[in-house]
Amino acid sequence: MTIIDRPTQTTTGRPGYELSPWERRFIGIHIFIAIVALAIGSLIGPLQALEYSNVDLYQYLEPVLKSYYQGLTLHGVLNALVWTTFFIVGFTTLTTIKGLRRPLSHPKVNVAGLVVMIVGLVMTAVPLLLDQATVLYTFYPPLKASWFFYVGLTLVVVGSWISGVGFYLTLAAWRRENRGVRSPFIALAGVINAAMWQIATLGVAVEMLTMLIPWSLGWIDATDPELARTYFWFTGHPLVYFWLLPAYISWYGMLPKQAGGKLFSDSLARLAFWMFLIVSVPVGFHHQFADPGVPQIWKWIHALLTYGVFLPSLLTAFTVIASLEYAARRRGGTGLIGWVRALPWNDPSVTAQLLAGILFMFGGVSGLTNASYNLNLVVHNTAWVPGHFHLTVATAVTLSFIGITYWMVPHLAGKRLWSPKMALAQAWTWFVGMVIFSNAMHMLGLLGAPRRTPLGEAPYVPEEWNGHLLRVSIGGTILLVSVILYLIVMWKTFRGPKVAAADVPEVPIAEALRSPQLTPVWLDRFKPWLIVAGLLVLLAYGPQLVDQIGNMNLNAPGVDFKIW
Ligand code: HAS
Ligand code: CU
Repeated sequence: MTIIDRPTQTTTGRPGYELSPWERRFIGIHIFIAIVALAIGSLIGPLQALEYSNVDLYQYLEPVLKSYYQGLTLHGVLNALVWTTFFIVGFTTLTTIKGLRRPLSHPKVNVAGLVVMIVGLVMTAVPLLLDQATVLYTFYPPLKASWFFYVGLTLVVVGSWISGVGFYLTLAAWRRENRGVRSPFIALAGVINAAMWQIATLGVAVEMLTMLIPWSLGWIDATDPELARTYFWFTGHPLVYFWLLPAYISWYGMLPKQAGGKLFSDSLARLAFWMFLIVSVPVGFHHQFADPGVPQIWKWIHALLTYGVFLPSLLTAFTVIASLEYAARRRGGTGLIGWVRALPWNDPSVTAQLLAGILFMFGGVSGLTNASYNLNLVVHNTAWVPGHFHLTVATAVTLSFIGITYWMVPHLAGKRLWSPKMALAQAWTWFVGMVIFSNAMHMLGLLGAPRRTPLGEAPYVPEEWNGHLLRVSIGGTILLVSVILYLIVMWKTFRGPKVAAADVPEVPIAEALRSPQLTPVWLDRFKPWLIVAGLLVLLAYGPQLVDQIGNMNLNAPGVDFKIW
């Protein structure tokens, strides 16, 4: 294949914009909190993995962790909710500023967002640590937590909304200054994700305000678990794309530059993000295929739309791999597949993201299995599901975010990455550990092993599960090594000496192969996509919500998980 280098234009045509010391610190606070959450959350993970082989480390942690379920709740909330949300808001601040090459238009709004998120985090953490919120990260009623937990989580979401408004206002200001110019991809994509998140979180907001908070404060006696689940999954499914899209921003808009190439198609990249805006929300019932209170027709509609939300990821696989192939061939790579070897595998940031992408292909396969109504009935509530989400949120997303921090933390701190070799070892151990762990979890699920269960203590474990249970523990232990390597690299980088500006990694922003000015204007407009998104949500959820709210039955009093 010959590579034709067409003339390109940088996204704005303006000279680079250097982050001010305040901006570096402000973004850095988000990333610091995210990494602390990941550290605590991930160190708890192996406790669960080892429990599967009857190695009960919980007994030694009794004063801190009262039960397997308190550990599992902390693991899920810290990793899936806190690490992700704080990282995403910090990263989007950076992509907004660097993408638009201008400061935030209303920095006070963004500061208010961060403050509200931190207040919410503290309110969430206190009952979690006191074993007063052992309700897992999905907090399904009738499991009941302290009102502090619900109010705290609500504030974390509200804080992220406020930051989203800050990003939107900044993009609007840029557009006024640059009429007729296509919005730079990484900035636009971040704002699309923030908008999707604002629509998506309406479900959990209603759940919190009308049900869980009044219930935990004693204003109402009981809840309606079915309606609560519907509200929850209205938000819960798009939540996974809220996590994924920042990784996609990096794969589309940054990784090609790091690999020495260009973004293959600016138009396809934008199209994928707009598709996520319209089909991320109206698919939540694919988490409720087994729920008795939702009529089959609505499950079928959501299953169909789930196949729709599969498409932008297929599009992403195509475009990102094409961008990588372009980069590899420029570096002298040849052959149908052989070009892969020419990618910069010695760069830990690139390697982490490539390995994340490779495992995501398998995560996509298990996702499609979940989405198939009849196959779902086989795997639902089994170990298969955590097998699936450790390939998606715990690898595609988390390993990509880790890869991003390998240039971002040195950039923000004005340092050099400490021991790129150790960082490389971290990426590979994550990959190997996760292959072993998630494959074993998928197998266990197919054999009928339930999820959310300390299987080491279960009296019904058949012989044939044992090998897989052991592999879960081995995979979990390798992941523990990987997390420790990551924390060492981050700590040493953070504590390392300041280096000359030329030695500090740059923010990698890929040019597109074709000028973004050639991208059709309808791929740069919010209004039509927002209208379609709103209509689809109304159609896919409206009638069922009216029905379920009309038949609301507040008859489930609270259950305390602590008794386990
Ligand atoms: Fe999922 C359950 C369906 C994607 C997370 N999912 C979960 C849960 C979580 C989760 C946390 O339909 C459990 C919730 C709970 O606690 O109960 N999921 C899907 C489908 C997709 C999907 C259809 N999930 C994700 C992502 C997640 C995530 C992304 C987190 C970030 N999921 C389900 C369903 C359930 C479910 C049901 C309910 C199960 C049940 O019964 O409870 C799709 O979006 C997947 C599309 C993905 C692809 C792959 C494209 C590949 C790419 C890689 C390119 C390669 C590169 C590397 C860049 C089509 C883009 C190249 C490298 C070189 C070297 C060249
Ligand atoms: Cu889902």
